[in-house]
Order: sequence, then C-alpha cells, then structure tokens
Amino acid sequence: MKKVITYGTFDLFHQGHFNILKRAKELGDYLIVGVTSESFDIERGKLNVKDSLLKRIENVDKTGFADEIIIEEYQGQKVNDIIKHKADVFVVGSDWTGKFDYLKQYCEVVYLERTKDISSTAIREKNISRIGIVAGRGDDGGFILESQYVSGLHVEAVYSEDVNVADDFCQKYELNKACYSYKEFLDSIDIVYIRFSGEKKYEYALGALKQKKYVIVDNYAYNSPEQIEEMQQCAKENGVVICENIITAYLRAFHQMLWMVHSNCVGRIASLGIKMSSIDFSSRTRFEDMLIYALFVSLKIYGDKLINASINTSYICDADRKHYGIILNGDGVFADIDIGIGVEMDSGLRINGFDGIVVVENDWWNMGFFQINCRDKYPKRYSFNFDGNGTRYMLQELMIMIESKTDESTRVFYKESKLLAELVGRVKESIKA
Ligand code: C2G
Repeated sequence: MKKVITYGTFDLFHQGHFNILKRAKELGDYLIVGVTSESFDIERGKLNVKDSLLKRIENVDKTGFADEIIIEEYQGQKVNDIIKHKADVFVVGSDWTGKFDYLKQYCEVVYLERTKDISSTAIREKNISRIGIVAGRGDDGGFILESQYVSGLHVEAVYSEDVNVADDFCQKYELNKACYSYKEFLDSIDIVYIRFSGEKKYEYALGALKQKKYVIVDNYAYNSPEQIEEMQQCAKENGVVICENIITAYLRAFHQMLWMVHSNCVGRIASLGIKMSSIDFSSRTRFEDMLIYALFVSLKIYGDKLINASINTSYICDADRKHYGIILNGDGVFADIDIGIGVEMDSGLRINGFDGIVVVENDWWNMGFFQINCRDKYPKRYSFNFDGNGTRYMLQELMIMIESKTDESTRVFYKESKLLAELVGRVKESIKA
C-alpha cells in the first residue's frame, strides 16, 4: 500500500486546498493529512488564521480524500510522522518548491503545481483578498513567500509595461496572470503592491486608489510631500489605505522598544546613534533606501521636534563605495547617522538616554530583540523572534486595516510619511550642496 502524506493550515478552505488533497490522494492508496495546530502556526509565523483547528479539520474531512487526519504541532514533526506512519510520498504545493527537499532522505518529495486561480466564489464568500504586483526588473524581494504566511491573502497577478518583465515574473512565481493593461490588472485584484521605483510609481498609486484598491508602496518617501498628501487624500476619499512598506515599522520588537523609550525607560533622550551598511542591509540597495529607515527611526523617537532640526551631512566616495554621515541637530534632538554603501561598518542602533541605553545590534531594521542597559541594573533583553524578512507583519497590519476599515495605519501615520519625505528631500539637498 502506497502511503501519501501532506500538510497545511487549510484556513478559509478553498479550491486550491481541494485540488491538492485530490491530487495527493491520486498519488497513492492512503492519504494522511496533517493540519497545523494554532500554536504551531504561531510558532512558524503564520498570521491571521481565522478558522478554528476543529473547523479546519472538518473541512479537510468533508472532502472525503483523507484516510487519516493528524495534527501538526511542532517544528520537525514531519520527519517523525513520515517515519512513524511509513509514508512513501510527501506532497506539498509548488509554492514551497525546494523548501522540503530535506525530507528526500526519508521518502519521495513531490511538489504539485499550486492552484493559480482559487475561484471567485471563494474570494467573495470567504473574503480572501487578492494581491497584484506592479513589478520592475529583479526579484520580488521575498514578498510572495512572506504572503503565504498570512491567511486570507492570495497573490494573483502581475503588471508591467514591459511584457517580458510581466511574463517572466508571472512564470517564476506561478501567478494566475500577467497583465499588460493596468485597467485589466486593477479589475482582477483588491490590493496593489507597487514594487517599482520609476517615476510612474505615483501615477500607478493614484490610479489604483481611485479604483478603491488598497496600495502598498516601497520607498514612498522618494515622492514629494505634496504628492504624498495627494495620494493620502485620494485614499481617504475612496475609503481605502495607502500603506508604506517600511518593514521595521511593523515589527513587534520595534513597537515594544518605542513604547518603552516613550515611557522613559532610559530617561530623557540625549542622542541617537544609527549605523547601517549596505553589506548587511541588502547588497543591491541604494543610499536613499537605507536613509528612509534611519530617518524613520529618528522620527519615531523624536517626533515633530525633527521638523526644525538642522541637517549637516558629509560624503566620502571611493569608486562605487560610499560613506554618508548625517547629523540631525535641534532643540532636544541629536541623531548621528552613518550609512555606508559597500563599506564595512558595525551596523547597529543606540538610543542614549540620561539613565540608560537601548542597544540593538547588527541589523536593527529587522530587529527581533533589543537590550536595555541601565546603571546599577542587569542588562535586560526583550526578545520577539520572528521568521522571514518581516513583510508578513506589514501584510497582517494591512489585513487588520481592511477588516476593521481603519483609514490609516497606526504604525506609520500619514503625517509621518509626509514628514519623512520632507526630511529625505532635505538630506539629499544637503549632500548635493
Ligand atoms: N495550495 C495550493 N494552491 C493554492 C493555495 C494552497 O496548492 N492556491 C496548497 C499549499 O501549497 C499547501 C496546501 O495547499 O500544500 C495547504 O496550504 P495552506 O493551508 O496555505 O498551508 P501552508 O501554509 O502552505 O502549509 O506544515 C504546513 C505546510 O508547510 C504547508
């Protein structure tokens, strides 16, 4: 007897789930389905799961394909299950291609093509939101993998003016369709992720907002404050939200750190030290991409006081390796920012208070933990480990905004986005001068 085993959360059960169970069953004589427990989903960072474990099991059972249903409760359980149940084949959707190759030493591993179109009834009845990506050249930055960890979302379509870019992207990430007309693209989705840094980003955003689509945008602060204001106004008028993709803003550790700093845990803030190197951030990044993150943290610490701060900059360049020094100085404000492109640097964040220091080592923009050092006390660590690159937390926030119909994110307020754009502009001007 050939035994097949497959796993999933099976939340908001839809056609994609049905298809994989049907095809998994066809690969053998006996199908075991592992349904993830609530605590395992929390542990693996799967967010926004709506149905209870009981309901998810019931839905799998109703298909009639499963001969046995088990519960997946911990990391590493798949190996144990395969050995225990003597499974011959492990099956999972192609959205996980490569991720489960380590199981090949125990049984055959089959990645079945994921269902690209999960049917409009499922989308309507179960409130599944469809995402479309406006793509430029390059990869998706891990966005699609991260979106798989947020239940109730489905990446469906890609748009690009360049037919080849759209086709390649669609094929690479197995999306439902590649669109060459922006209107057709907008008609088939609910949320637009503008992963495109060209001039037309602003037009794409406005076009989508006018069609009442939620918008996620990278490097929003490259736009002028006036353009940002216009986009925000347009979002409000159309009852949707434009969401800025600054990953740090959505991380649990970052909030906790901010709340503690604003509760005086290190006393009055004396200064901020921010260092970031492209070597740690992302090898293909530009100065502005990192500047947005550094200024965002400064803004979250100092708030409106930054408006009147003076900005002094220095710039050293050696071929394509560059170092930028930025000092923000004002009434109650002092931030010292070092940004290196291709330059080795001890990346980290220090918030120096009169009574102690907040320390975030290394890649602080992706922080899972921080430490507070206060005199006469043991250093204390606050840890909120998370998986992936953090994008899923931004998507979770977006889902909450959609469900609760909030008109702006409390993680990055509209007012902060405008101020950030203004600061980015001022820093760039100062460097040019
Ligand atoms: N799936 C699919 N097509 C879709 C959506 C999902 O083929 N449009 C597949 C997934 O690839 C997976 C199964 O359906 O094999 C269950 O999907 P989820 O409930 O989203 O579970 P997932 O988070 O993919 O977990 O240990 C759990 C496994 O790692 C899979």
